[in-house]
Formats: sequence, structure tokens, C-alpha cells
Amino acid sequence: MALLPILRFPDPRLRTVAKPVEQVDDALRALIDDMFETMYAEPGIGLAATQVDRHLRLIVMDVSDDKSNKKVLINPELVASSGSQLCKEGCLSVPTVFVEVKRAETVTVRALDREGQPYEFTASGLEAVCVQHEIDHLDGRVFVDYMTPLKREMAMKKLAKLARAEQD
Ligand code: GNR
Ligand code: NI
Repeated sequence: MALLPILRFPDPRLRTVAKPVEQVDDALRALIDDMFETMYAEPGIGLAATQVDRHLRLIVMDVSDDKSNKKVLINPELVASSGSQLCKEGCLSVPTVFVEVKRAETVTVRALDREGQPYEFTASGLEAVCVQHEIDHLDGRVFVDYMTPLKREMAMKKLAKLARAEQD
């Protein structure tokens, strides 16, 4: 197992549109394990392969406090969504920045699990937010895209300052 480096906004690689996974094999499962380890270490509630510079349609998630709700989503598809909610979102690729984003309240997702078996689940609340946030990553979108230009400019400056502070 290994901790993987996470790409930081505005890294252009975060704009890559991920390709479907063609084979669910041991190599992919090793990546899944590393992604969970990285997500829990941060800590975060979700991680898209895009964020670790692997441009495959793969997401790991766990919105629980006790590692009891692990989900692997391979080639996820949003099959239904309804309602709306506002959630203050954060992103491991955009540290220290939090923004309210309007998302669907409930989503139904079809995906493959870590054995390559298809399954479907319905999520609401924070878990639904997380699914939508992660699928955005797979499509090259980052939550800062939903900010007003002024707020986005402020966030960019904050991130640049943080990056400088980390260098010293
Ligand atoms: O850890 C995370 N927390 C979070 C909180 C509110 C809305 C979305 C998220 S996802 C984020 C992890 C991450 O960046 N996933 O891509
Ligand atoms: Ni994110």
C-alpha cells in the first residue's frame, strides 16, 4: 500500500476527462487500496482517480466516521437525480477553500464494484454531494468552477500563498 500525491488546483491535469475502466483486475484493486489509504490519511470522504493523476473513471468514497461505508465506484453513471441542497464543499485538491454549491439532494448511481460486478445505490445528503463532486472530477470539473469569478480569484491567491508557505 502507498500514499499517493494529490494534484492541486490549478494543475491542468485536473481538467483531464477520465477514460472508462476496461478491466477490473488486481492492478486496479491495488490502485483502489492506495486511494482508500490516501483518502483516509488526509482525511477525506471521497477521492477520484483524477486527483491522483490516474485518468480512469474510478472513485472511492466513505462518508462515515468509522470506515464503515466504503464504496468503490467504477465507471459510475448517474441514473436519476432529484431535489436540491446547498452544501459547503471542500476538496483535497483545493485545500483551505470552502464554497457553498447547489447539488441534487438524492442521486441514484450505477457502477461496478471492486470485483467488477454491477450494482446500483441511492444516496442523499452528504453522500449524494460527494458522488456528484467526484463525478465532476472524472469529467475534469472542480468545485471552484461554481464560484463567482471574484471569489475564485480570492481562492487562487489563497492557494498560491499556501503553496509558497509549504515551500519554506
Ligand atoms: O473530503 C472531502 N469532503 C467534502 C466535503 C463536502 C463536499 C465534498 C467533499 S469531497 C472531499 C474530498 C475530495 O476532494 N474529493 O474529490
Ligand atoms: Ni474533490
